[in-house]
Amino acid sequence: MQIGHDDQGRERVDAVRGDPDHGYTRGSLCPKVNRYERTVYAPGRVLTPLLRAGPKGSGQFTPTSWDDALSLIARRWHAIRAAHGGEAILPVSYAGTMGLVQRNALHPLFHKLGASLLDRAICTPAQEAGWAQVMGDTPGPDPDDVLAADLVVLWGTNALATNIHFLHRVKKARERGAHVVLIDTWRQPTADHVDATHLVRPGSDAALALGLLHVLHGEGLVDHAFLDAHVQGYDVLARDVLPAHTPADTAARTGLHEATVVALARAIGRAKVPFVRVGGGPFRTGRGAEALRAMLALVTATGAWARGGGLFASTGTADAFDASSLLRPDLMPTPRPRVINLNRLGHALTELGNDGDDGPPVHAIYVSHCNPAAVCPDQNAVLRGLARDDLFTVVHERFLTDTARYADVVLPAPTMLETSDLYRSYGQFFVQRTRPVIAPVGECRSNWDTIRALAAALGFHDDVFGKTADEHIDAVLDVPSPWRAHLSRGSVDRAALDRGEAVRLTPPRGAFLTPSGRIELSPAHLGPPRAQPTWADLDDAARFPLRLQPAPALYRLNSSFAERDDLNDRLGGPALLLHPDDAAARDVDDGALVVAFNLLGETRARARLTTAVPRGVVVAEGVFTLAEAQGPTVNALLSQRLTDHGAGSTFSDNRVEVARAPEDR
Ligand SMILES: Nc1nc2c(c(=O)[nH]1)N[C@H]1C(S)=C(S)[C@@H](COP(=O)(O)OP(=O)(O)OC[C@H]3O[C@@H](n4cnc5c(=O)[nH]c(N)nc54)[C@H](O)[C@@H]3O)O[C@H]1N2
Ligand SMILES: Nc1nc2c(c(=O)[nH]1)N[C@H]1C(S)=C(S)[C@@H](COP(=O)(O)OP(=O)(O)OC[C@H]3O[C@@H](n4cnc5c(=O)[nH]c(N)nc54)[C@H](O)[C@@H]3O)O[C@H]1N2
Ligand SMILES: [Mo]
Repeated sequence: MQIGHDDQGRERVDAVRGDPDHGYTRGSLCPKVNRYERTVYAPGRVLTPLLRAGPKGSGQFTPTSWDDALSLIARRWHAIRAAHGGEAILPVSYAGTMGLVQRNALHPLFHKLGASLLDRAICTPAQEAGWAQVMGDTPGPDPDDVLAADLVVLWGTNALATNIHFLHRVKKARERGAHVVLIDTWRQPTADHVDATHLVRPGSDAALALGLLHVLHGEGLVDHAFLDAHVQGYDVLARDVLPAHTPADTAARTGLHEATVVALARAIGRAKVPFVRVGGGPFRTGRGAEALRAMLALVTATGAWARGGGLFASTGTADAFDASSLLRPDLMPTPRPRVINLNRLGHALTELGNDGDDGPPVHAIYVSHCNPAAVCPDQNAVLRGLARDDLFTVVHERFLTDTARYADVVLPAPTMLETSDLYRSYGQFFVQRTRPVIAPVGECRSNWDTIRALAAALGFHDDVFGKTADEHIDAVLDVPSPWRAHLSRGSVDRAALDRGEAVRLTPPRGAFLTPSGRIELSPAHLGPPRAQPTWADLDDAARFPLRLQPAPALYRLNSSFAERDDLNDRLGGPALLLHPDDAAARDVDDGALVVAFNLLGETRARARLTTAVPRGVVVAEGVFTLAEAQGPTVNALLSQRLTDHGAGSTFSDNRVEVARAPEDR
């Protein structure tokens, strides 16, 4: 960090740099955090509390004081609670900040209010569910293990955009002779950094995994010694499921050639140390958990786990710290309030409670570090809900996002350089404690300080609200969490953490933390993994022939960083990537304005014709604002349907049709 001073002598961030001594990043930053000072001082930052001064969505506000904003919110929440009960209030928060304290800051206050609970299932819960079904509490392998692999499979991950530090390691492994294969639904940018790319039909990953395993099994490439010692249920899988997954069947389901299926299976079966890195795409489908179970079956059958390989989905460090002193589940009323799924926010804000069955309608939401108007599926339903005059909406934000524009009250939020926190990761094993490097910009307050102020305004005096963020971090670190004792061979090096160093947690190897102590491929309650149709496989393919693939963009983090002109220039506006044949069939030229639509809505974007996208697929990279899209975005075409397990989002499982926009004719 390079700190200077502004003209009033206050400390100011001049530049942000990576830490060359950081054990995982080695000092390299992604393009977004490079120049992070431009986010801190972006012209659009919200610097004071704001009150709505126009219709919802118009973005018209007048500044107000913190005291007035807090007492207005307290008054409204007390009234809503008295009239409809606590469940009429809903906290909405997710990924804007990922630290232990600031991310979880809302829990004690909304438990105390008796508010509806939010199931934050928008990211990768099906993947987590699939992992837990097979591997139990076993943490993921170390991403550094890829360095020793002789075969690396990147399966549904655009590591160049979303996982740059892991890609550095893949490149190193490749320099040492590893063969690197990418399996995806389109030739995304990471394809330029691998030896072979295989394009599969969206949602066909379980079929591919089982088809590959069929070949391994038939050709004697399965590690029976490992299966006998460490695996439950392989025999059932081999007997009941594998026979149907012939190369011909696999080719028909995935779109790959039979010869490719066989060759890929042999490469996996003959590798000494195969390492599979999965991204989120394959699991944001109606059968997401089942897809991961099938992939785990494939990798497990090779015996890779015993040789330093395996399958990496996530480090699984969610339980590394016991944060109950902050989360305070004991403050929740009994019986527990109802649970609302973040993927079904559109439903929750427009239909829930209208028939009186599921509790009251939602009358108030408190949105923090989340931008549901932009990121949730079924955007039109979410926007209809946010536009309700009888919904009292508070948004704690750094910018006037699409969600904030619908707020009755906006509270100013900080950047990560203005807050204390304790960060863990789901991609590697380092943890880090941070303290503010500058004073909050304007009148911004951290999530936790805002919650404390709200608690005071509401008249809540529980001890949890008396502590500062740093005191909470100290308290969490003082608890000897079983996970940490087990995994880091002792506890975290507190002194190093307090100095701001990245400290590594060391995961165990060799033990499978399932009920049976074995990898469970066919537990009694689930049976063996199967390849079943996903949601979009069952939709009307004649009317909506194209499979929509929304994908993260290199120059944006979900909806974050839209404030950065330097990134926006490189990102370009909303675009739909189409195969030239699909475009020609629709009379669409490169650069034409097109409309993509299905039963849920429509969005406008520029067509980009590219053979990187196979026929029958349309790719939409990035999360854009309503202004950028000049109307609903691609999220208007994503359904609120959930995954098989984990109640996750099904972003990769939707159909659309594309046509030239009428105004382009
Ligand atoms: N630059 C940048 N980095 C990010 C993010 C961002 O928005 N921008 N988002 C962050 C977040 S919150 C997350 S969860 C992660 C996201 O990380 P991931 O969810 O892993 O996203 P991607 O790396 O794009 O990988 C998804 C890939 O899956 C492919 N895919 C989609 N459906 C299927 C399918 O059915 N089968 C197969 N085989 N592939 C499929 C897509 O084409 C895409 O290439 O990244 C994080 N990092
Ligand atoms: N089309 C499409 N939709 C997607 C995705 C996609 O790839 N494509 N990805 C999906 C995935 S995997 C995820 S995880 C979700 C993520 O969706 P979100 O959880 O909404 O994450 P962001 O879009 O990054 O928005 C976070 C907001 O938090 C604000 N913020 C940052 N720091 C703080 C803070 O300290 N305090 C407060 N109060 N606010 C803060 C930022 O300004 C930003 O507006 O999006 C999902 N939606
Ligand atoms: Mo995510």
